[in-house]
Amino acid sequence: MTTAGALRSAVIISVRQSGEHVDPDDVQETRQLAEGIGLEVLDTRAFAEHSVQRFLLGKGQIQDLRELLSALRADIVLFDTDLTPLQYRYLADVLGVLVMDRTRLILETFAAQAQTAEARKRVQIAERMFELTQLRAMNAGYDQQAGYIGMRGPGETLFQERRRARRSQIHELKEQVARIDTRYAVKARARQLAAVPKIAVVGYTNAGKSTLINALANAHLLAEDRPFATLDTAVRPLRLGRQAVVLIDTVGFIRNLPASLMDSFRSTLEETRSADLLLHVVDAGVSDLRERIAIVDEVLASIGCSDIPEVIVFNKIDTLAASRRREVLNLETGFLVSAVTGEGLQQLRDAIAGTLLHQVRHGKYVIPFAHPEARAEVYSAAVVLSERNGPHSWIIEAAAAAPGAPLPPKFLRRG
Ligand SMILES: Nc1nc2c(ncn2[C@@H]2O[C@H](COP(=O)(O)OP(=O)(O)OP(=O)(O)O)[C@@H](O)[C@H]2O)c(=O)[nH]1
Ligand SMILES: [Mg+2]
Repeated sequence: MTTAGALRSAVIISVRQSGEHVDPDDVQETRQLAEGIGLEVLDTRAFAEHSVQRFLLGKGQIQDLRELLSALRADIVLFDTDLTPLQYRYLADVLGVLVMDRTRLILETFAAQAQTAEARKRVQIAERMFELTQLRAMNAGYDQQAGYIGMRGPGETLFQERRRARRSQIHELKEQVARIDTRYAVKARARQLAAVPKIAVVGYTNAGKSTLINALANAHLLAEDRPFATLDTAVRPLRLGRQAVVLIDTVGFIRNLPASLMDSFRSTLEETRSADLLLHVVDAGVSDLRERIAIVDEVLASIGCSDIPEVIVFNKIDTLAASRRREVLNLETGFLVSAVTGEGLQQLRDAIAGTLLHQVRHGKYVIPFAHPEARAEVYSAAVVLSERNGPHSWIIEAAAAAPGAPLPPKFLRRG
């Protein structure tokens, strides 16, 4: 898609039913998304939708908007809502600039942020799926003959032809993604993941998930002040005392995540399902944090994660005044941390270790050198935390492979 191309400046338009007020958080979010794909936001305006308009805006409003766009020399008009295909085509026609709506903006964001072949293909799948829904909706309004009757059989329409093309592209892209999945790290990663407790770091986009993992695990994941910096899940090991765990970085959520993106990233999101614990990271600095927590919980439920224990982590508390810190804790029980200054991280580490140590068995092995097969068994069935050589034996500290799993009994001294 990447329609924005060389176009650089935009005006954001919020359309609200009369009586409904414009939520500044929504406008701020749209602005952040726009800036994230390199647009300069020249102005934001609100228009009231007096009655339900077929074309979203009335004639007078269109006239006002045209004047505004030309006075500001804007390249793009960005609606912070979704447009029907009819509204989209009409507005593009009468306004004479590039029109974008929320779904297109989020798709552009994903396209701009995709760093790996897999993420790029998933975004392409989402784009084709979005086009398919648009074609379906348009087909309900038009019935245009392709003019190939005879060659393709009677009743073939242009829309059907385009839809078929989209479907086969989606099919082809999905096969390519599946090939990437099997060819690359996934199998190795699955083995690694099976061995230790998994903590998925989830939350609204830009909450600071990747930064928190970097701070906790001394890692170097990409963290940026823009939505959807992370589009691939990543796994980083973390040692908590005697306990080895892995942290999984995940794709962030956003209100009204377009269905096509939700679909094409579903298997990525579903990696969260295998987690033993969820760290739900919340940007404590935003005013609508309660709504954002609810949005994240909704998505987690939709991908089958509601039963996993969840710890709320209020991040970015370095940006809060002391009074607001107390307010935040009144909203929801959780940890107050700053991934940037490190404040609160030790308490969080201790709590994670405490939660997981209750679940995973630990043991010490003293295995005589004459029994390498027993040592091999410990290595394959458990997580080795440390090993040293005694005069006659290997002395191994190990943790069970997963919460509730047993340790191999041979040469186990304490478990
Ligand atoms: N002041 C402050 N900024 C933070 C903190 N944690 C993260 N940030 C900033 O917030 C921005 C987003 O951080 P990321 O770690 O990329 O957020 P994310 O949740 O991984 O975002 P996505 O992957 O895009 O969904 C970055 O500019 C970080 O530097 C914090 O504790 N305090
Ligand atoms: Mg991230």
